[in-house]
Amino acid sequence: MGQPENAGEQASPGSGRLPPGQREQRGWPVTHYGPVPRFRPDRWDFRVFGATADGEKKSWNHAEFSALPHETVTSDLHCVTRFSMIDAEWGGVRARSVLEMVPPSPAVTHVMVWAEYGYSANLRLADFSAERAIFATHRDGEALTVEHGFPLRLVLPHLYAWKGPKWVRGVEYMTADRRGFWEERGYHNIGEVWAEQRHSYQEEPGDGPEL
Ligand SMILES: Nc1nc2c(c(=O)[nH]1)N[C@H]1C(S)=C(S)[C@@H](COP(=O)(O)O)O[C@H]1N2
Ligand SMILES: [Mo]
Repeated sequence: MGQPENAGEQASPGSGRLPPGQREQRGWPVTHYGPVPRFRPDRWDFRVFGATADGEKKSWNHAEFSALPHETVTSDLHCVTRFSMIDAEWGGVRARSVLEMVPPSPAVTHVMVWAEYGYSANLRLADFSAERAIFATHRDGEALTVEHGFPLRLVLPHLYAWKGPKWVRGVEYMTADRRGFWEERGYHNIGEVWAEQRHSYQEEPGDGPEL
């Protein structure tokens, strides 16, 4: 369970199938904890910090981040509460592009993705580097609404949606694992959808830091 070599695209047997225990949702509900943050373009930045290869932090303001090359991927959103949204097209900046622009130190094993109000989600570097992992600004060609994470949210097709923060503000490169917001509160440290890694009580030794 949870082998790094199973991370990413191989974890999903393919399109057109719902993962175990999920049902398809028509429309797109809004799900999150806490209030919707107001977007303040003058104060917004996206930061990469922690164990970078050169020890330097990097940050983009909103205009700079918006000017980065825009790519699209097609993927699904699976909420651990069992609804799935299938086949959305997400546009934005791939997580791999962030890793190319700000290379991590070779010692990096995990990242923490940080959002407004201190929401966070920890990821194995292999999950963050998945081909379709994307910091999305758009869905199906339209800018995200603020309820759905405008100006930026992370989408990871093979992990439950709590692992993809809305209102993302940065990424911390880590040389050891540390639990994020929901991973400290009963959700699984890894969260692979196709393995139904929903709850922390399902964790096997090695799946995460002690609770
Ligand atoms: N910042 C933040 N991001 C978050 C959450 C949250 O509470 N705060 N909830 C997550 C959960 S559990 C889900 S299912 C998805 C829901 O995204 P949606 O509202 O666009 O459907 O956002 C995820 N991202
Ligand atoms: Mo969720």
